[in-house]
Amino acid sequence: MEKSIFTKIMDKEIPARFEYEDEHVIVIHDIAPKAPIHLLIIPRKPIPTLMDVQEEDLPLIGHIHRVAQKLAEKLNVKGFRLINNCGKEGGQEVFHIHYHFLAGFQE
Ligand code: D5M
Repeated sequence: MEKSIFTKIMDKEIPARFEYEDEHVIVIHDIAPKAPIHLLIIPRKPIPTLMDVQEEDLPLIGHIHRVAQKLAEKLNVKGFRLINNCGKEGGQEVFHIHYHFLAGFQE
């Protein structure tokens, strides 16, 4: 299977602005931000879409939510949107599962 652009970023073959990383996920700044803060939480495991998530992946999906909490604390934001685009018809462009973390909207 060909490496996704996000795997290439993890492998440091393509540059990106990292905000956080651990053994399960990386968090980078989106190249085309749709909000003052627009991050992508990306599991290292290259699951193509949310529809491919298996029972065994549920701890990883939970971890993504914990990372979202950490980001909110780190960046001192009181609220955020966590969005997954699933499938071509759901607006997904990169077929390596990821969650958009959007914050910094006006109150
Ligand atoms: O969103 C895919 C997102 O990935 C989209 O908002 C642009 C972003 N993107 C694509 N390439 C890069 C690189 N190289 N760095 C940072 N961000 C990137 P989707 O949910 O699949 O529509």
